[in-house]
Amino acid sequence: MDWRKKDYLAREDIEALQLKRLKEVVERVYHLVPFYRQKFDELGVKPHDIKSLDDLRRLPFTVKQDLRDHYPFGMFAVPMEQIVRIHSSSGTTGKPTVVGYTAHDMRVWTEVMCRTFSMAKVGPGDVVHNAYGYGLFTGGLGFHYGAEGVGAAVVPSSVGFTKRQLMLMRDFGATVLCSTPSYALHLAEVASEEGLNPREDFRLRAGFFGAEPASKGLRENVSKVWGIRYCECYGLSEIIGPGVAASCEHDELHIFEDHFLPEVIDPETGEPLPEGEEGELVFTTLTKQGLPLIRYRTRDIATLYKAPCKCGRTILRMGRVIGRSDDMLIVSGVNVFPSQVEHVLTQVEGLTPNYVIVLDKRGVLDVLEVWVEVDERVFTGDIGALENLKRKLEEELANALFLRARVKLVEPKTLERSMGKAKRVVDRRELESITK
Ligand code: DLL
Repeated sequence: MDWRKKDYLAREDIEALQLKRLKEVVERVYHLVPFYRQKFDELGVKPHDIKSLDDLRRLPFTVKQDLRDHYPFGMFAVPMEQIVRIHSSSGTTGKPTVVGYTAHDMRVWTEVMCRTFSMAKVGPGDVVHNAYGYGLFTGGLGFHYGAEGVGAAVVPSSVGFTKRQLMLMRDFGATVLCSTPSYALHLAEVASEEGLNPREDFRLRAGFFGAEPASKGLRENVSKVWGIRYCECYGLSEIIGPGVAASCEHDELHIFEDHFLPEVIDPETGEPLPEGEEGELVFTTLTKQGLPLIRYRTRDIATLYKAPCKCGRTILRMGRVIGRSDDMLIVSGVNVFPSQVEHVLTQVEGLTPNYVIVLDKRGVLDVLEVWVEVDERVFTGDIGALENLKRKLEEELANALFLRARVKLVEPKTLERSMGKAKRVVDRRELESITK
């Protein structure tokens, strides 16, 4: 089937294809992956019990720890001779999560990345500057194969050496940028320092951004500073890498659900939630052979929407990932997502989106501090103006978070820049309780 048509199938055809593929993958994991056979047996489910898409809820969940427990290749469903690529995602603690692809999986991955690039009609004649990290991280090679797949010229620049990247982008006439949103901002900032105008001195028309959450304000910022269309990409290594969902010309994130069957569940109870309700995203891979996963809990918090999109695509939409259930901060009992803080920052005039959230413990109380860089134009030495800005931001944060946050305004370009995923949170609370 031509991949260009797959985004536009009738709903009943998509669901029929999903059911056929779900039955196949369940059959495969039951017979090929001892972990799943044991899980299925414990729950008393056999592959032939899966008769409709609703039966999905009878199947067990898979979590990141299961992959760690079977490190490195224990959950692969094919012998190693069939694996042609291995990636891994770094864990904050312990061993990384390892993922393996067969030649067939590589074709699926390229296909979904081609569908991603087709959201902005990227093709022959385009020069794709790929500033995602090449290596074990899936960003670099994922975008690389997709760009080649649609016939564009790809510049595999990877991360770092920002000034050189800018030189290559100009000299090679890059029309499309692929990077994390925070790095796209950093590129623009360094371009300005070099006396360049990102909107005029470059030929960029679109960018494919993802791998980390970005608030609406930050997305608008990237789009404005470069004068380009912001295409969002969502994905995770365990499911394939980038290429699980991508945003269309109406800025709606579509899931390539003929390959990845999505659900949203209540993260506390595990119960599936109805369409339109916010919860934890869960995916079942429908076509992957190397590492098929059943009901993989992503920890990402988002919402699914079924209503047809103005772009004509019939595949499901998901709302932006508003955070992860496990990077959600609990500050004095209040749940805070870093994205909420970021949203407030981008709404206040005079600030840049470069910030860090610092958590400390004073006695028994949690203290949340937001360090944020002030815009060059505001940083004039007028103490009164800075005091007012600080007060205004503290007020806005209190309204949005239902929590008092202290603000520390810092000089422009003093916070550390990231080349890959931005590190936005420094939690010193545990450290203090350990050292006390
Ligand atoms: O970050 C894959 C990727 C690369 C996606 C490049 C998009 C672009 P991991 O390193 O396994 O894979 O991290 C996956 O990153 O569970 C989310 O928490 C987060 N994430 C990825 N894309 C987005 C996005 C890649 N568009 C984890 N918005 C996921 C918010 C995102 N969070």
